[in-house]
Amino acid sequence: MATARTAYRTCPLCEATCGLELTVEDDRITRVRGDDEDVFSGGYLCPKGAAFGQLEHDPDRLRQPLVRRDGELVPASWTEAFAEVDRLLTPILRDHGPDAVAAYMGNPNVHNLAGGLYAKPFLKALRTRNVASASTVDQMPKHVSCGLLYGDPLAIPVPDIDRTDLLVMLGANPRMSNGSLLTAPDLPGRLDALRRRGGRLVVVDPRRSRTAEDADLHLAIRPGTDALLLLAVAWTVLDEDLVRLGRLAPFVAGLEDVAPALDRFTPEAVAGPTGIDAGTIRGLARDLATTERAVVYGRIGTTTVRYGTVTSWAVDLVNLLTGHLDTPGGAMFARPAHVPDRSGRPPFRTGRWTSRVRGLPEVLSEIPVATLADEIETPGEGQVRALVTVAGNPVLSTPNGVRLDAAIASLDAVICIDPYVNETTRHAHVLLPPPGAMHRSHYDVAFYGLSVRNVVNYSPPVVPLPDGRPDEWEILVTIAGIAAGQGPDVDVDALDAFVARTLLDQLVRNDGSRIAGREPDQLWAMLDGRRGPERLLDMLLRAGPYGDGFGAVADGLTLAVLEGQPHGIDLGPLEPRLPDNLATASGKVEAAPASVLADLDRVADALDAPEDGLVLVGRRHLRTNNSWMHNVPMLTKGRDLCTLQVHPDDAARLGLSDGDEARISSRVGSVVAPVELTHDIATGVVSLPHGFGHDLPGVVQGVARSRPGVNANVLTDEEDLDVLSGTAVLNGIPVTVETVVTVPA
Ligand SMILES: Nc1nc2c(c(=O)[nH]1)N[C@H]1C(S)=C(S)[C@@H](COP(=O)(O)OP(=O)(O)OC[C@H]3O[C@@H](n4cnc5c(=O)[nH]c(N)nc54)[C@H](O)[C@@H]3O)O[C@H]1N2
Ligand SMILES: Nc1nc2c(c(=O)[nH]1)N[C@H]1C(S)=C(S)[C@@H](COP(=O)(O)OP(=O)(O)OC[C@H]3O[C@@H](n4cnc5c(=O)[nH]c(N)nc54)[C@H](O)[C@@H]3O)O[C@H]1N2
Ligand code: SF4
Ligand SMILES: [Mo]
Repeated sequence: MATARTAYRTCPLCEATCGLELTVEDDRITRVRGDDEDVFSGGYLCPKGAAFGQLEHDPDRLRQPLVRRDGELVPASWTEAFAEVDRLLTPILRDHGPDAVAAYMGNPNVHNLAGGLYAKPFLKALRTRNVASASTVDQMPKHVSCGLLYGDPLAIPVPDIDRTDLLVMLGANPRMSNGSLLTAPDLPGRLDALRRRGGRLVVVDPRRSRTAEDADLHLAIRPGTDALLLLAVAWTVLDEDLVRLGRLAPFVAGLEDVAPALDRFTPEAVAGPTGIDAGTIRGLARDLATTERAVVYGRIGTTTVRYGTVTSWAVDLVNLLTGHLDTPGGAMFARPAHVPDRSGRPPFRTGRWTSRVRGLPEVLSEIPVATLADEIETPGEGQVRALVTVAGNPVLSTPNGVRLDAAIASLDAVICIDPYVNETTRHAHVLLPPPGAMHRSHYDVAFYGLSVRNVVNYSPPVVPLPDGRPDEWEILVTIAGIAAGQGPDVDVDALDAFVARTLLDQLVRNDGSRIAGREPDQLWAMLDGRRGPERLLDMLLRAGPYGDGFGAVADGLTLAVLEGQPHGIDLGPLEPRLPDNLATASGKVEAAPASVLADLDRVADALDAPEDGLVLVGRRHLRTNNSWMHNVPMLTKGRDLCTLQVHPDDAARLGLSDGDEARISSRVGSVVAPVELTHDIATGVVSLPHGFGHDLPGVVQGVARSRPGVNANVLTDEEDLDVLSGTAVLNGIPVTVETVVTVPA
């Protein structure tokens, strides 16, 4: 009989970083519970976390590489698979140069250590300018606005939810998503606690979302107009002399340019287009300005929209003007244990190069994923001929999925690192499956920087990696070696040592690190024989703000210290960090970045945009995770999630009834989905979730295929971007909706 043991691991399935308590029998996870002793999550668990075991043991999950032979994907050994990668990529690189190989980095890269620590060296080895990621269908506007405001695109303030008395939330639904750019396990509980202590929650959302249902005030805004609302709030704060910079006053530049730039955006001017009356906007501004602890927070509905960067900037601007930036109960910066206090990089800028076909500016060394199809389809020097995807499914996740699907099918080589044959990886010539999360160690490189408390937690693998299977970081390093011309037999350890030594050299050069100016050879000799992500993480922790400085600081953090604390270490509540973490050239918060102010002319177009016509927005459900967890039986039970939500008044006008099939059409495509009538959605708006559409030929996900749904990104338009950040407009898509007339049999 199998003996059961208990293992602890941070859940990698969303940004909340909950601790899991896993029961393991032999190599199987037989029970999942919330870890009551986790310092951050205290036992909280959502349905996805509960499905961790089913996801790991999913029979459709690949455990062996697949290689295309005579048009079919067939199982292959790892040696054969890497030889095939070399055979396909090396001639393309030789004959057409590095830009001929594009890379797409999907969302789970930020949820595992391989992506967190090896994506950068991997992309560096590929040397291509054609890198795109899920960021340009997600949070890139926030990176750009924070890069411009604070000099560091990773310095993103988060709402101090546990200490605020007024939370104004735009375009987020954490009761379903469990939070984003806001790492806090049990957000439902934290929102309840806010209201129990007398605090107020205001939700701005065209839908009465699950989060809006429990708000003190729900403002059903017209999609895509949050910039207008926030600019009018800022205008009011200035107009009514409510500005209160407090401690930050000496560290803020450009404020004098703000008021003149906002003069068009009065509450009266924005009331029509936003659908929110001027009095309410003024009241919101006064409440924010006069509440001691208050904060504005914006998410998907403020970033994946036409004016995403302006909106993201305006969120921080309102917090700054009302005295709520970098102060308890306001918007605060986390202090991640693995990141030196200063970025050590030159001040942020974009547009260091532009994309070949549409001339779109580079942002964070990426091109917009919305232009990937252009780069594949358009002949000429620099045309993309091969694609490497890592943890992504752009056919379902990015605009005009039909066009991108066809473009990917036309490529000479498609190399995918993914555990599933999904809608994108079905085009692979080589498909390399990473091991499941239970076989891998974990540390949230991305999320401790977005966390509402300073926390660290390291999880070792729950079950050892089966013999002969490479970990995901080893797959990345091998492909990097192939791209660097080493052939298929890459010396992974030698390349890994190079990566580690490069990082160490950077850390000693960074005057914000705890090992600034030290002798790297000496520190290198002090490392204790680890390899892979563990070595990198150990160095980062030791050089970080709580680190042992390689022996210089008694009781400082090392990886070994974390290994002794399976429930994590709480490093305390957030503390003010400005101006020390600023990386702008001026050393100040740049309140009025020129490129953002210049974009206000474009935003002003929305002041007199016609309000007629239906627009489409997205939504998430607690039991989904973008495109890739629809194959887990326990998450797929219950009612159909992929429905078109329509307000009954619109339905009456369109002749639609509940359960009807409706055709939804946009400039670029059309889909048919069942109608769900609900008063929860504003009139003039319809909502369809993304991540569905699993019935494409070749997809190997039996459960998902049985309830495929439709791909919302057949409707989203690759031409429609927030240009400053390259982010696609996924909310506020003009659509028409009509009944599908079925001919009786
Ligand atoms: N219309 C519309 N479109 C959207 C959105 C929206 O709101 N509306 N949201 C956007 C957002 S916010 C995001 S983040 C994107 C997501 O877009 P993508 O990142 O392209 O897609 P995911 O569905 O997250 O796909 C993740 C893939 O990673 C694989 N995977 C899971 N774990 C691992 C792992 O550890 N290693 C590797 N190598 N692979 C793994 C899964 O099998 C899956 O195939 O979608 C965007 N698309
Ligand atoms: N269960 C579950 N959790 C997830 C995910 C998932 O797929 N499923 N995905 C994860 C990922 S990758 C991310 S990025 C996060 C996203 O986390 P959230 O940002 O919380 O995402 P959503 O739940 O999509 O909430 C977005 C809300 O914005 C509203 N909205 C749409 N357009 C507008 C607009 O123009 N203005 C305003 N004010 N609101 C608008 C929508 O109606 C919706 O309620 O969730 C993460 N967590
Ligand atoms: S909330 Fe997120 S981290 Fe927590 S259990 Fe659910 S999926 Fe995992
Ligand atoms: Mo996302």
